[in-house]
Amino acid sequence: MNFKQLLPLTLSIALFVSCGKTNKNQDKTKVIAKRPNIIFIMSDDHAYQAISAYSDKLTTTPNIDRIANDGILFTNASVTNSICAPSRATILTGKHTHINGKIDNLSPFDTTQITFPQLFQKAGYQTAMFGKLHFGNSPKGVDEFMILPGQGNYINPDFITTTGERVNKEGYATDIITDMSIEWMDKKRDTTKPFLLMYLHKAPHRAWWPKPDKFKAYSKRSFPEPESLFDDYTNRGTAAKTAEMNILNHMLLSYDLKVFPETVDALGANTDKRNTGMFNHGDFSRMNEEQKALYMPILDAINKDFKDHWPTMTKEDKMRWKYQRYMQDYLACISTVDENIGRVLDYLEENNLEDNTIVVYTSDQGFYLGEHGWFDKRFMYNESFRTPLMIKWPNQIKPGITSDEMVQNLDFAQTFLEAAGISIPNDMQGESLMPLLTGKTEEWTRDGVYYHYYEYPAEHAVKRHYGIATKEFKLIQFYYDVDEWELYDLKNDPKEMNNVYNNPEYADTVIKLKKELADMRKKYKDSDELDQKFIDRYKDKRNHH
Ligand code: SGN
Ligand code: CA
Repeated sequence: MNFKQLLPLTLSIALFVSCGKTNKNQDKTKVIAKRPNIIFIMSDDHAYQAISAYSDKLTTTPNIDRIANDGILFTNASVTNSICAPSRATILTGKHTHINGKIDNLSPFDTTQITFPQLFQKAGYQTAMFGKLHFGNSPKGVDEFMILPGQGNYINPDFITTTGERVNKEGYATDIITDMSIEWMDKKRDTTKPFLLMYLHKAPHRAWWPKPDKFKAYSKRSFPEPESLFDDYTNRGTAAKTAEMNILNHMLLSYDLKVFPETVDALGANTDKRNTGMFNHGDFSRMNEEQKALYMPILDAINKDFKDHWPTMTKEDKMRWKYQRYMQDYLACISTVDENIGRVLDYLEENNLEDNTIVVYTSDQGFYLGEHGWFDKRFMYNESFRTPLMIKWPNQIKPGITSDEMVQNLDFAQTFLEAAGISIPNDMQGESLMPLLTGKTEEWTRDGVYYHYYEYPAEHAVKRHYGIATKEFKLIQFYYDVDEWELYDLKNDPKEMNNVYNNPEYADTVIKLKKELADMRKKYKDSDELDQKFIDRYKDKRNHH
């Protein structure tokens, strides 16, 4: 942050402090309102490909788009480690995984670290968090929270409260999390203070359970296939070939796609014990009879379609059928997220909160919607490396602008702190996005970002890797049980189908990027020693399971 940017904020804070102290009769709320409220909206596994502000090829999200239309849309936003809890740890600490220690979804977050909500709370903000955190412990710096235990449930979910109790709420998670957020803004807030609200959806995380009305509507729709649905991973390395996230081979008919286990068995298509799990102990088993009755006719229709067609289908047909079922449920879940975000935006408008509230929409990472034949995330390849990001802030961010700068979830904490005029701890590793938000793009100098993924061996079998991405290139090293490098020429091969690491034409690029990657590892304090430490820790943890 430079002096010019700091000045207006410093002035407004000085004004707030002095008015608060000396002029008791003055309308305090007016002055205090200069510190913006922040609503941080994050969904779980929401791919940018499923947001119409980016592309309406698959679906429309009119309410999420309102945020982009009223503010800035980032087209090159990425995460530092494409998996849930590590992404959240990076967001809250403003530090890379190897520094905050949350390398995977297994280990609990180290709560002795400073997170940005703590700094907001200390600075006089009212703070709240509703929805999914996934840390294995409760958040600090939050006045009031209701968080889902672990991954949480879609149907009749449990929540952990500020006092540590576990309570059950009847209904659909996306609606309930929104109700809690609106109720907090409406009834529980101290209106003389600015607020930070973390509004965190569980949807559209696997195993997808839409609301009945959406389930019905979307189960009748069909969606365009991505070009690389039948990718055979030639011209890629071992990691892409051995990953277990192919829709045809690894997506489960019953658990993921809602074919009854007995039907799957009868047709000899059962490939995984979890096929029965969805009905026996998944969200379906949490429904009361009335709720089940709303789902049954739709489930019956899906099952009839499966029975009628599966036995005569080719492998390609099966892939296509599974892809369509996947998209139907995934996009149906998103439609409910979108409607609920509309409710929150309407609430701000109707309650005169719109002008002074920053609204952010993002996801904890991206997701594959059939690209390379995949679902899930974890890879540094485009669809899971990128994450949606849009921010509106009336009178500060021009409506309808876009930025293709290489920004990351690492930058969020510093951005929010600067926007609120709270000083930024020196050891945070990101950069405030304020220059990009306020049109001072010449002050933004970063041209590459660092990525590091750890959770392996694990579900989906995505190998450990780290790398550097610029707008032009991506250089990745896979390690642990392989030692393989990959280079993608993003301008000529945006879909990342050809690893050109061994192509002599790129020899100079490889040398240059390897040097930049080494410099980056040094700058962010990552190292081979740390990699080894995390490997040992991970082995230990798995041995104890
Ligand atoms: C669960 C899912 C995985 C997913 C991880 C991590 N399996 O384990 O498909 O990759 O969560 O997701 S499931 O059988 O439980 O659905 S994350 O978003 O929490 O990182
Ligand atoms: Ca996630």
